[in-house]
Amino acid sequence: MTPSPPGQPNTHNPSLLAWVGEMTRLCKPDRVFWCCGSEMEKNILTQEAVERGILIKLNQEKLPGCYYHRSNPNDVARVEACTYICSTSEEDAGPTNNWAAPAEMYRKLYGLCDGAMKGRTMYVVPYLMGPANSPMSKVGIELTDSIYVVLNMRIMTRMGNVALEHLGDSNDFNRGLHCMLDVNPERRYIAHFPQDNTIISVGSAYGGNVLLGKKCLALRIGSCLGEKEGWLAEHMLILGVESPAGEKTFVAAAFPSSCGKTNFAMLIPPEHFKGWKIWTVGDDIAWMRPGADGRLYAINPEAGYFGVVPGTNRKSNPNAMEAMSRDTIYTNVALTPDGDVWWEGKDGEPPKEALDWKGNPWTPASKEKAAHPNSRFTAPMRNNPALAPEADDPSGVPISGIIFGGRRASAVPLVYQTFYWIHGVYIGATMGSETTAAAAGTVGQVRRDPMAMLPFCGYNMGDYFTHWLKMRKHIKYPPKIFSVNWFRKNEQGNFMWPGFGENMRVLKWIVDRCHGRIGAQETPLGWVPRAENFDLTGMKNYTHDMFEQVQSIDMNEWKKEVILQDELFIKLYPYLPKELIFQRELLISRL
Ligand code: SAT
Ligand code: MN
Repeated sequence: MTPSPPGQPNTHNPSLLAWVGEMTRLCKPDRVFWCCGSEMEKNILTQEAVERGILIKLNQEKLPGCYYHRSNPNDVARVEACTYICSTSEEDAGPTNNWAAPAEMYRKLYGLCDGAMKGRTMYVVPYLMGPANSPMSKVGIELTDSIYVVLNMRIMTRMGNVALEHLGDSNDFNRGLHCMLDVNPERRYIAHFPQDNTIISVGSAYGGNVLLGKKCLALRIGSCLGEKEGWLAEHMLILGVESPAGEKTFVAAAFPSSCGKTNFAMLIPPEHFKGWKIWTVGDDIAWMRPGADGRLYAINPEAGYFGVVPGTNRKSNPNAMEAMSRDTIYTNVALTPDGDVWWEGKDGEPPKEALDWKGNPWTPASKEKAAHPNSRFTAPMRNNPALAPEADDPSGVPISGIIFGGRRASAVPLVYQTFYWIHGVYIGATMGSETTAAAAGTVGQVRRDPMAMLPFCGYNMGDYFTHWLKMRKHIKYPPKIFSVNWFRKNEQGNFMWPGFGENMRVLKWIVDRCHGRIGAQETPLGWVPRAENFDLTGMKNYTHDMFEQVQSIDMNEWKKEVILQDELFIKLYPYLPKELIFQRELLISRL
């Protein structure tokens, strides 16, 4: 394509031009700016964001290309209560989603958007979810009045002309409209219209509410498309395990938000694992489709990381530290007088003084946290030293194992393998996890979060389970399915497994099981490692006894767990596939 002047459309796509025209007449911006994704455009927009006080330029010697943003304190996380699936019928959204009639929601939101961009610029952000030239990739167009959103989308997706080229003259693109309005929680709606491949988000300017490619398109709308087209859109990281012999095994793993997906995806093996290497394909989302060779193939639709900052340091995640050392936008961390950033759990001493995430003076004696617990970094995946070369492969990577993990203080052992696909789907479907700061609301309560998709499944959760079960017919060599829990605690309240890099040991066992290289022990829950097959070498002060403890299965705890699982099953009862009810019966009999 020949370059157009900054801000001009670089397309003749009739449906795209017509829709942008329609939305322009609705929102009445002073100016429409089409993004092409160039470096020059980035510089112009960044400069403007700094002049308008939306971004603060950080110390460029310490953090080249890095900027700082504070969101409105009422707008710091996804809000599930304001998130709607506006499918034609309420049953299609199912009992786990908020539903509103599409016509009614369109009326309400178009009403709010009418003239909402007066005095502002509407940015047209074309973006591609997935590698260029991949049959699995999808195009979205986000119209937004937030320059912060544009700059984040530029990192998180393949943004600009690359998307327009992929689209050509097709009408097959996601229509996303985002109006900040006055960032008022009373008028905050994140509405999805699966039958129209459309998203409208108003009243927020933060993260998953407004970076429409991420949770809205890649998961909620994506899951609907996946059901229709025969693939899976999942809240999963994708990583590759390379052995010293050069064998590469790819696994996908579902964990709820803020449970360490980014850390796991960027893991650095402990010293004992010489020659082993973990490659990151993605840290949050996987789109998976059966390939011609009978295996399941995955792409990461994203191009960057929107990762949790607090707790990240050179020990917990050196690759993330490296990734966010340049060309990164920091949101809601603390700002030091020398233009550096700080957060709880960063390496080194806390600064003597700083401005906290709200912009208030902060010292180590302050009672308030310096960084918001859901503060984030937005960094391009290119910055990750462990980025898998396959991350740009249009065919994706073959998945040998799928892992389901929650944040559970009790009952769930460190690792076990399910007996077969249907059992694996049951384990995914009944996953529980303690709530985190990634979503507004109470933190630390166990809730059922099937496949970590509770806030992200765009259709009826019962139908979603059925879709998972049906997928088995189309995958000749299905991935093995595992359960993990890094967060089990003992009676003293201490974690029973060190986690982080040591999770490599669990991964190694999983890889060996995927390749059918080692045996395992049968238990009522599934297959667990035999002591001789689980490598604890080089772990200081960690005994086989402690491993037995973290793997232990307490029948009384599990009887309670099975009853807790009913909370979700009863809610979904009319839609629940019978296979899952039988799995529950089998589990109870084994216990
Ligand atoms: O705010 S986001 O939805 O992008 C982060 C998350 O919840 O995983
Ligand atoms: Mn996520």
